[in-house]
Amino acid sequence: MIEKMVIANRGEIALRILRACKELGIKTVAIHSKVDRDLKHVRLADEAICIGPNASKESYLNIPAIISSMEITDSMAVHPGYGFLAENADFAEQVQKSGFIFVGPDADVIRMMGDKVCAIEAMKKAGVPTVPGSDGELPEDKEECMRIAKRIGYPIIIKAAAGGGGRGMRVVHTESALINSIHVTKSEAGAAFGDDTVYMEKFLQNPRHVEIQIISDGQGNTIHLGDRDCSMQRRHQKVIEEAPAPGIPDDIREGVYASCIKACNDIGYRGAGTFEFLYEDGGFYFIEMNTRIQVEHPVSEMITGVDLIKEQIRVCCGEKLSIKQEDVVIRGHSFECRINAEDPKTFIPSPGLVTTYHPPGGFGVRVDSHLYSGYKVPPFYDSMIAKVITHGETREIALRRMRNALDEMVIEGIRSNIPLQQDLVRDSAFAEGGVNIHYLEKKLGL
Ligand code: MV4
Repeated sequence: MIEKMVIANRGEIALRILRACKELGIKTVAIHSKVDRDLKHVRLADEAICIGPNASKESYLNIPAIISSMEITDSMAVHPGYGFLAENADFAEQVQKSGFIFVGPDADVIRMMGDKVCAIEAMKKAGVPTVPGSDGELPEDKEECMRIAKRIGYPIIIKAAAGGGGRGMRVVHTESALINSIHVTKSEAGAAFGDDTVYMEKFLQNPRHVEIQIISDGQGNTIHLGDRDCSMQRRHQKVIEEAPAPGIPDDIREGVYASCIKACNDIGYRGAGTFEFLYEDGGFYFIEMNTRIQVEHPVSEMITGVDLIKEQIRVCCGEKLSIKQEDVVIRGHSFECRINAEDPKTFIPSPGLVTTYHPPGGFGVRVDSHLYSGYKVPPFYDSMIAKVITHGETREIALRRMRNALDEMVIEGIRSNIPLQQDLVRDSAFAEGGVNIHYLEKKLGL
């Protein structure tokens, strides 16, 4: 095992990684921006270094500063968490070329999955079900594009190969709008990503967002840790996640799990990863793969009992997977409510001093948060300040626990979305299970 690791992130995930390192006996180095010196994990880390000013670009995205911090502290590895540099292939490459371990897959695997056209092609080859589409980049020829769209059938969606997570896409309902939409999506993609490659898919009108968690040691051993439903979202920001995804037939999910595992072994995947699917009318359709640990990983941990961060660190440091698929038993149900420092009605961020903080607790309740009374939420970063996670033997029990947990929680001094979450966990359609990706925006009247 490695001796010391740099945690190249902030907030709750930095604290989550720190705790995993402590359990593994790995010394920790917290690197942080100026304003972040009072973060909980910075206080708890063995060493801490201020690597730059508050702007993410000059601190958490500052590659030379992060690599220097590894050299100065004689660390062997860096954990990128999620967001920031977690899926930056150039960062992973520079870390590896400098002789350090990047906690994630190889740079070229990150690069391949970052190019959605390459990712889809690799998945199709492995037998992962994909959305009917253009089979690669759209050609220059307009007539050819019109033929492809006609074959797929309208509505279709144009997506940027370098996009993902909802950036760089456009729905087209009629042939008359096609060529202009391709043109606009291409120029937006070129400006935003420096790559104007676009592809086409059938536009699924009312899908759910269901994703599959995998972990692999890059030595031919890959397992899945079940699935999650993340359909409760607003503007591509997930609000509530749950595991397992409700109402999916066992034979269908088992088939997709097997295809994901095969794909990981085919591409030489190492670390934790997530296959994102749209799920509609009993069918799974791959859209993207995330090569990082995700915000919602705790719901998978709760139903499997596997510590995903510890396992991710182990396999990325060259150890074999410590668990076999047979050891993974899905038990019960789990929900995660994301708590943001924002106005519950307008969604406007609400940074500032947290004067009072009372997290919920009790049997089957977990809170992943860096908050404490007296902590000042800075205005420079993501507004997520806590994740309330519940587990229960059944979906109903886990949901009741969430209602009670949210009712117990007190955050004063700043506004939070707790009132919105309290409303959502009492929503009858949500209680029923299986709402689609448009449900929340419709409910909010957007
Ligand atoms: C789609 C789609 C419908 N059909 N692709 C948005 C985020 C990115 N990961 C892919 N996205 C979508 N791709 C086809 N062929 C609908 C969405 C989509 C969506 C997907 C998951 C979660 C929330 C969403 C909200 C709007 C649109």
